[in-house]
Amino acid sequence: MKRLLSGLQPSGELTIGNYCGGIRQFLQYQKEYDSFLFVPDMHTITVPQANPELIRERIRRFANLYLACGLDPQNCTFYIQSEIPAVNQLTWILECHTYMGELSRMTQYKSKSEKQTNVGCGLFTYPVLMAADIILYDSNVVPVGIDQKQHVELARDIAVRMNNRYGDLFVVPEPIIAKVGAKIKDLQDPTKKMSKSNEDPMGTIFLLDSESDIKKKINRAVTDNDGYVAFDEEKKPGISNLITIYAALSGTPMQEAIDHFTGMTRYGDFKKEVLEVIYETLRPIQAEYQKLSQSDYVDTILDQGRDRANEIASKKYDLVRKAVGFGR
Ligand code: AQP
Repeated sequence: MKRLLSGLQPSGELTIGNYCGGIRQFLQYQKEYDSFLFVPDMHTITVPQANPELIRERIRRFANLYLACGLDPQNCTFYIQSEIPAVNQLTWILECHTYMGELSRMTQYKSKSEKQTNVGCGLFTYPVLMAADIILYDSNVVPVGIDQKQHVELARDIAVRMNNRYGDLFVVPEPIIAKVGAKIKDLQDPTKKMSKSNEDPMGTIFLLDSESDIKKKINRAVTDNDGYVAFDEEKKPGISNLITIYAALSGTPMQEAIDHFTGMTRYGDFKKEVLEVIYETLRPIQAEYQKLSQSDYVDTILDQGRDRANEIASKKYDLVRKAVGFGR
């Protein structure tokens, strides 16, 4: 069975953007692949984090949310990145085979480093850690939103380079990008991506937001003064984003969603339909999350996942270590 792998870093609370670009694809593919879904806690400290305790809480919350969204331990191996020592060990070897120029071209590095004064080296080398996350397990496919496509392409390049130099060590992974919802935009500034760590919470809908907060956020979502609904990402980014959210969450084909809304003149009615689809998506997730978070079930799942992931990862690392000439 081919392997699928992805993770969502606990750098903030999970958003409907993360759901549309990441989790939703996992739900779609989990039965087709041997699926690995991890919490990349080590990625979180690439930007300053004020509170280590909050990271720990989020790790647990994310793992519970993966389960609450419907990802099934029968199909998926769940684990926490920092519990797999081989990923660090492999990262060092891969860093020595990655070029400064390649990392300098990463757009996420450029945009995140602009927001900081003292940029940590980890933010620069983080795509190599992500490459190690992926190729350590011989992952065939990596479902991601558009923003992460460049990092998966780098992982491919590194895998190919290592294979050319040392023989067939790694499977070369492919990104899978959702047809709809691969880049959900911020509700307050629909020219930029909705992100966990965006400063203005009004622009972001979190999976655990209350219905009253979601209502406020959708009602205040930026649209335009044209007075009609139409899909045009350049001229009407706010409206187009809301149509995309509706299509992605309801599973309606994009063209059908566009046809459904085009020509509506009352933005309030349009937003009400979008709101309803968000509620319908999040209600069962939140209910399941409440149950799971009151039990220790997630620990059992994470322990099992850690053991399986470590077994595969340490074998692969051993092969790579020998191939590059380490040890006696
Ligand atoms: N707005 C989005 N629309 C669609 N997909 C998205 N993803 C993120 N934002 C959107 C996808 O969710 C997964 C999570 O990736 P990550 O946690 O490694 O980090 P990220 O891409 O940097 O996500 P965020 O939410 O923007 O986090 P911060 O604010 O910490 O940087 C990936 O598949 C991503 O593509």
